[in-house]
Amino acid sequence: MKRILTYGTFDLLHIGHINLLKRAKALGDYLIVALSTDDFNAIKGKKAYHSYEERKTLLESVRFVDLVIPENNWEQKVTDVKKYEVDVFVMGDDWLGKFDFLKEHCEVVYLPRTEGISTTKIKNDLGS
Ligand code: C2G
Repeated sequence: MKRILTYGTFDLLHIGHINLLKRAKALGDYLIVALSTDDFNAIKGKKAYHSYEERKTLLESVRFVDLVIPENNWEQKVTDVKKYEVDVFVMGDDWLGKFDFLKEHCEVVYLPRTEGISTTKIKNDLGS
């Protein structure tokens, strides 16, 4: 069983997120998503439209996702990789290189972002 792990806020779930999750799952058999809590989003300087519970329910409804766990801080990734026996850590390439320290514990894969879509763009286009 090849286990994949990725992190994010996944607010206003959109095609860019789904493309990431689909490609991440295709790298193995079991996809874990560490979802940024509302408190951690504040640390990241993000204010999500949907609460953690709503974002978690949405992700759990995506057929590529097998487990959603909380992301509470920047420091938990090595612990998570070990705890969940992760084989591959995946992030969009806006994070290229930022998590290479995980290479001593698992494979690290950065996937091309989906162009033309983002939570920020959605908010701006809707004029909020
Ligand atoms: N993503 C993508 N294409 C987009 C938008 C997002 O591939 N058009 C990817 C991002 O690269 C990321 C994932 O979707 O891998 C989730 O995006 P965000 O919710 O914006 O994640 P972020 O806030 O960058 O959180 O510890 C890591 C952080 O929690 C990452």
